[in-house]
Amino acid sequence: MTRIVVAAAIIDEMSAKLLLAQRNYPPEVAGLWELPGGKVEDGETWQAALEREIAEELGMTIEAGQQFGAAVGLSVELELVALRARPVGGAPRALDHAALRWVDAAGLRAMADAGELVPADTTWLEDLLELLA
Ligand code: 9L3
Ligand code: MG
Repeated sequence: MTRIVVAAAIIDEMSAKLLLAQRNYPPEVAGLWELPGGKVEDGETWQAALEREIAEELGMTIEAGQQFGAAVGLSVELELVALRARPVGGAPRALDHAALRWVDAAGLRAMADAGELVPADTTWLEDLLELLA
């Protein structure tokens, strides 16, 4: 059985900025920046899982929407999918991450060029730039 990991593109429409989170673990990706999220539990929809993970990790409320971009195989048992998300309550806090950052399209591209994104998430770079345009 493949487990799904959901990741949130949390975009503030007013500023056209995306929320990135800097991972603390595992060592291979510690210090790199990701779309925050986590594993879907049995019986959970992708959207409900993402809303739960973001509440746990960032202490904020989001409304999770549709999938965008391609799914990424992480391992034989894990597949990563990205969902659009809208912030609906609370300011994000790094409860599980090293730091948080809101980036615009130029900032996102600069971080990608500098190799600062988690490799799996770079799959979505062009899709994210489009969402931020
Ligand atoms: N992962 C990769 N990119 C992401 C997320 C949220 C997760 N945007 C990978 C890192 C871990 C695995 O998925 O190997 C499980 O994620 P988590 O539950 O540790 O966040
Ligand atoms: Mg996580």
